[in-house]
Amino acid sequence: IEQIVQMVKELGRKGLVKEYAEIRNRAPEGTFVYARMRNNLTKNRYTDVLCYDHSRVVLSRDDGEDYINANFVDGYKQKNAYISTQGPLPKTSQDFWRMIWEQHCLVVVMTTRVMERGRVKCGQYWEPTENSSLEFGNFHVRTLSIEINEDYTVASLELKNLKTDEIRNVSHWQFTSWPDYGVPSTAMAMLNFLQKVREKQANMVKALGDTWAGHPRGPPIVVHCSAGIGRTGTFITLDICISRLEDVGTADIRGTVEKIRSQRAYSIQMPDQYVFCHLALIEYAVSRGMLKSVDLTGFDDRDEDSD
Ligand code: PTR
Ligand code: PTR
Repeated sequence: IEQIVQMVKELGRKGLVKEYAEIRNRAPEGTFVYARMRNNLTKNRYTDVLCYDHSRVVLSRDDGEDYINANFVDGYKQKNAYISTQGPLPKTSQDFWRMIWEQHCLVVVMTTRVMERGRVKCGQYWEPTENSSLEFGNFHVRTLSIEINEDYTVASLELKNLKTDEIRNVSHWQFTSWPDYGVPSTAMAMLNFLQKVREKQANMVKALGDTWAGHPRGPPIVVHCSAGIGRTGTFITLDICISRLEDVGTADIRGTVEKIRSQRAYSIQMPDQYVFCHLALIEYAVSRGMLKSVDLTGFDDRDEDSD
């Protein structure tokens, strides 16, 4: 982690932005055949945010078509730790719940609001009020309780498969203070949220007892924003980097972003989000006493000088 601090000091904001541009300029390492099929085109929220074939989540053919704009992404020493996906559309909410059912997911992380600046960013695929419910195809989604915090809202949902009458619990975690076109103003709220999400996943897995024996970290955590690349990629990058930091005391932000991008194309969308990952990781290390306070004077200025 000291190396990261050193690098951040040397590169400054401008150097990191340049590094991000290099990552971004690399050509995609996969095909988008399914995302481009005629029947699937309207299932993509953004025509320019498609999903790779090789890592896509394939829905069962038993209940409809198999395409959803969602990719498996590996975590720290954990294959398929996450599913990165777009904010469901009215047309794809049913597929979204089908994916959660088929993959046995327990926790959903949402890092956008449904409306931002007067524009719809994500469908209302769950009820934001207690004791109400919605139906999507074979699924009934009931909101049991809601807990509103300053930076995030947690909803306990009950997902019922109407074909089998089986019921499962899903925990919905919405981070509400991530401004669109940007990054959170301080990392602490985000880091705190991330910690709580992990604890929830761990507790839910434990509560299911033997179901996840042999896979103690459980099913993938579903992470989405609007397009499922910018804020979603930032969240996953931080989660992976923090896991590694806690395990062996080191971090590789660039490598992590490149790896994520090889599974979910375009992950991390803005230069600021790449910079944020560095600053947040340092803030985390300081808060955990892994580093003494770090002086980043000149981090922002350097950019004007070094041209
Ligand atoms: N996609 C735009 C671009 O870089 O060309 C910018 C952009 C960035 C648009 C973020 C939207 C973004 O996120 P949000 O869904 O919060 O508006
Ligand atoms: N075509 C959209 C744009 O560039 O504005 C695609 C897009 C939208 C990309 C939102 C990223 C976005 O941000 P996020 O992944 O954080 O929702």
